[in-house]
Amino acid sequence: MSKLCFAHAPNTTNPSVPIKFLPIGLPAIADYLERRGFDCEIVHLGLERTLAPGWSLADHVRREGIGVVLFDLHWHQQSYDVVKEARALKRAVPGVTVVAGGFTASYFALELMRFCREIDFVVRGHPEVPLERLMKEVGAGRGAVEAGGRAPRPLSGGALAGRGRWAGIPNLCWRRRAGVVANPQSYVAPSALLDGLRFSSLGLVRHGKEYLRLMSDHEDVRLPHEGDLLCYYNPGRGCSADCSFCGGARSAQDAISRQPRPVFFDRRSVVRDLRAFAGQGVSRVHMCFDVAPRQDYFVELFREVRRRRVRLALTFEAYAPPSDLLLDEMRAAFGAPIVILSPESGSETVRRRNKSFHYSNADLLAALRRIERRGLAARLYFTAGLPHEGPRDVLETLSLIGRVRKEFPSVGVFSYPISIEPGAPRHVRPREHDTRCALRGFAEFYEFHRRGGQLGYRTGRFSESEILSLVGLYRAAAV
Ligand code: B12
Ligand code: SF4
Repeated sequence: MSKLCFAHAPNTTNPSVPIKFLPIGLPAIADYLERRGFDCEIVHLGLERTLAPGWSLADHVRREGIGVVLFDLHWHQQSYDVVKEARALKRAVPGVTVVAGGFTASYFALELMRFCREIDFVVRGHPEVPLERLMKEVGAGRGAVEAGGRAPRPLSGGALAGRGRWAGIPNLCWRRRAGVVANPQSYVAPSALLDGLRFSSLGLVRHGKEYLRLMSDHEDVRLPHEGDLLCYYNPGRGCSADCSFCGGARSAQDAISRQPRPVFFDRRSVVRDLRAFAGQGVSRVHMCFDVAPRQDYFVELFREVRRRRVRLALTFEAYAPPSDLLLDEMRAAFGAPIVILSPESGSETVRRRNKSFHYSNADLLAALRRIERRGLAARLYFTAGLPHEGPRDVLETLSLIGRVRKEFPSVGVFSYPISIEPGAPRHVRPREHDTRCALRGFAEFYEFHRRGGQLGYRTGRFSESEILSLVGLYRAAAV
């Protein structure tokens, strides 16, 4: 019986985008396999090497008898590090099977496998059932043994011998002598399966307590939730919007997961996960999934949380100003709620052209008043370098930040740049979205991040360094 190891490689070439969090879905995937008889663990390579400098994945794999290593290549900023880790691992332990998955691996699946021969398989989009079938076929874990499976066997030189077996697994990319094969992407997880996933399975993360502390040690700890043990969690998958800059937009998710519509989890399963987080010492959950926006869903969810007496604080990213009802339910259900709004620009024109859920500056200021009146905390996020943004729009952003500073001194104001994201409308159709970007395929993203790249584009009006300076300007104005 061999173990499965999910390995998370942070970005080591640009400290400003460290990619220190695991994908929200990773503990749920590992738990899904664990419950089907596979012996799984999640290893955060950055955390391991911080706790024990010199720690080696290859040594760990040999020592623990791991037969399969599954890398999340979710964020494109991991492109260089995941390939580097896969290559080093396969050199040291040629018999290990290497799998990759996540948004970026899915979007570039065929190219990634051609680029990095050390990756044996890519599972695109929703991974649960395809991964379970793949693990059985490679003969990993108790599940396969119980099902009459084989001991894990080397796949180096390509998964040639398994050709017949791999061909029937949906969403799978695999190798044969003639090249890389992409099976039809026909699997999208049904609601019943999603409702059974356990996102709170932090016990499968090696050094899970330290990982929780790592998540909480965000720059935001100086804000009202100091001392909280924070965890990110979303009660669904996908998005209904198509914001120009977002690699998780509806059109991108259609390409990545064949899921053009968001799916909300059953509220009972969400409450079960929230309770389980609280039971593990998590004190605050951060949700970023107001995608429809379906405020009715959240109103009901928050009522259920209150009824079931789940003791958690909440940070809620609202995609549009929340209704009074939602704010009231939030306050009744959670301790110290923080509401985040991301107008991105002070210019309503730029906001309308780039973000799907439009609201005016007057709506925004009114929402801040309603939030403050209820004693809740609020934060605003702005960015620079949006398509069709010019100097006049920058002045409008500075003016809005100034007004918020003056009228709402307790509201936190933040600014971050947004890099080019694979599959985002501006990446797919750069001209239409006022973007000039040299990064098209995986090889270019790999090379860009090997050199510690940051944004990867310019707009019609601003160069990359100007965009970064504007973010600095907004940050200075926000103090
Ligand atoms: C919530 C969220 C966050 C949260 C939580 C992140 C987290 N821990 O997952 C916060 C706010 C912290 C965050 C931060 C960032 N995010 Co974010 N985030 C999102 C958002 C809105 C939802 C993600 C989500 O909940 N998905 C649902 C859960 C269930 O699925 P999942 O965890 O994504 O995993 C799925 C698959 O990828 C796959 N999978 C994942 N890992 C693996 C591994 C294997 C082996 C396999 C087979 C499959 C697999 O299985 C799951 C089923 O679909 C998306 C946009 C969107 N609408 O999707 C952006 C998004 C994912 N984020 C993005 C970015 C860029 C970032 C940041 C880099 C921003 C920055 N500059 O700092 C950071 C990186 C943080 C880090 N890793 O340290 C981009 C990624 C684009 C890309 N392809 O690289 C997206 C698409 C938005 C965008 N702007 O384009 N984010
Ligand atoms: S930025 Fe827009 S497209 Fe992306 S997740 Fe948020 S609402 Fe959806």
